[in-house]
Amino acid sequence: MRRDTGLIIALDETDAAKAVKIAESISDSVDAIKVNWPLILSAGPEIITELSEISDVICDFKIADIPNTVRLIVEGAVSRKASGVIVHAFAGEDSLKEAVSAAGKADVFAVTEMSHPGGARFTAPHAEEMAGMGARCGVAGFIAPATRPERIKMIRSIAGKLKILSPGVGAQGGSASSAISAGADYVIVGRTIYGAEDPASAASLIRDEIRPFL
Ligand code: BMP
Repeated sequence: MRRDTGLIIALDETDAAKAVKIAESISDSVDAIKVNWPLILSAGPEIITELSEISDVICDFKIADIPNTVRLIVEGAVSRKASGVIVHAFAGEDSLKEAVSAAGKADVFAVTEMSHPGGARFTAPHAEEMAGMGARCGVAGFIAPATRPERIKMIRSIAGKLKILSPGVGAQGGSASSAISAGADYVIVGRTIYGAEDPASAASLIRDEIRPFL
């Protein structure tokens, strides 16, 4: 995945035609498109392949399952041309290793600590341990919260050169430039871009905000 802008769109728009239009209009400002269940459930999994013609696609399926099921889901994403998949680190070492093996050349990103208030209770206390385990399992990087930049710093100290992707900017209260300054390689931004009247301008505003910190 390239790192020209440090910005990844969370394309949770459920109108498939609108989602594709938004993806096309912001393609210069983003390094990748993250798709999650809202779009997959409304548009069908073929949308992964369609969007992959515009940009790298990361399938945010937050996979948390036994290794065999993990493999089946990761293979389903990668065969549709996903460049990356997101898994929950708490599913454990065997599941993470299976995800990395099933992904082949695609990237596996593991969630260490979730960005919403509820994420502080169960994920945060184990985030360091999960980051260490993820690194040992060969993941490409981690998801860490823009809502708590000090936690990005902590994950960076464990992640070394692995990537950090950080959601929680804008609608959840986090700042894009603070997340990048704290050590994130990319910010993941959804509603602030796809919900804007002019998504292309909203994306280029964030791109300009983080450029000095990349
Ligand atoms: P928004 O910018 O609209 O808040 O969207 C954030 C996106 O990142 C959503 O797709 C959400 O599922 C995802 N996400 C998150 O917000 N926090 C996490 O800890 C992990 C995520 O994947």
